[in-house]
Amino acid sequence: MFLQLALAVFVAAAGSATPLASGTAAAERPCSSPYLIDRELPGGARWQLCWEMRTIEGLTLNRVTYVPKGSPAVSVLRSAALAQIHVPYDSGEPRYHDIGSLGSAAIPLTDADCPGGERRRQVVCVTTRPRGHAYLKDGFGDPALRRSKQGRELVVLSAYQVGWYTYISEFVFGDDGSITPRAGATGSLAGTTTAPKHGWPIGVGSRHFEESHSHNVFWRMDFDIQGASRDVVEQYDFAGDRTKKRALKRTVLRRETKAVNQRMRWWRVVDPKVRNTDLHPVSWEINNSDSAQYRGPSDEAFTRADLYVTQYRACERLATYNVAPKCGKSVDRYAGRERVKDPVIWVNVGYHHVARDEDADPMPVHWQGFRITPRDVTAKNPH
Ligand SMILES: [Cu+2]
Repeated sequence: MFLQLALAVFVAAAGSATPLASGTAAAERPCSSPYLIDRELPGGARWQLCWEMRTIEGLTLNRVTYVPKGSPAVSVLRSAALAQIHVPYDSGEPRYHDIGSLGSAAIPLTDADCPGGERRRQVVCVTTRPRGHAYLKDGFGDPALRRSKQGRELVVLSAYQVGWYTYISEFVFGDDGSITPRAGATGSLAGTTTAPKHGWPIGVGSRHFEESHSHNVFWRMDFDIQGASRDVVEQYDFAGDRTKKRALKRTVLRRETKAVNQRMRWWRVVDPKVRNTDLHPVSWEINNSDSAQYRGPSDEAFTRADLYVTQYRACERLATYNVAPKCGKSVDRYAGRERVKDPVIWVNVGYHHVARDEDADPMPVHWQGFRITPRDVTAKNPH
């Protein structure tokens, strides 16, 4: 059966509870065509955001707002962008930092690159696609209770030529309120030759060993759940390894933090004053469980954590080789011990690329990314 949908997410600031205006926030958008994306997916979930192609970071999404079916709009992200692609090779050299002027490397897209979608300013594709089952539920003999639904997702993507590689940067917005940033590496192998212990034989026989390497992709996510104030980052662990019980352990990250992945560990950004109709605080969960967790030498300390929490600072834009004057150079330096009032989350996802014959040529896309999932944004499944 369908659920009651008259949810009223409200802000209770300074003791007062202010209901949010329902429906569209488009009038408040700080952008307009062709930079405005406002898409309602089949089933009723709606995403609203602005994009820009920044010279340094490339595709940058601003003011991301989620409007669940039948519910008021909730702003999620002030901005989201790639923050670095660090590519160290297994022999020790070379060690590339592929982001510095990503916007100027943007590739004009064709219709074939953007199936069923719209190309904006030639370099950004906005489209939707199926995402498989949203749910499937047996009716236990009652056809009226039998439920099945296919999900859809909104995709905003751009592509960049960096040396021999082509990078695809995708931000995927699900009709379930999820956000999946991911980067795909394709194009051609660099053709870097190495000793057998650092590579894999590519081409006829065993003459050319293509050098293995990592792609350590960093994203910068400035969360603003209904504005910049009050957002808090929490880390969740579940104690009880090798026993029958599991006990939830919550750690509030009140200060800047260099966090590492652990089995079952996840984080969330929560605004304790913004509640769903069950009175649970609205939050988004961050899960970074697919990383190869590359750890480099001491002069690459930025590789030694999987998620950084920092206090917002406008000049901190890239995870390494940050060029702003009077600003830190890399994300490990941003994460000191400052108190966090407006959190920025930096997610580091590693992929170890050991080339194979199938990589020649064109190289099939290898994807890497992480997941952001709504946690208590709506009181029930809105669909
Ligand atoms: Cu690669």
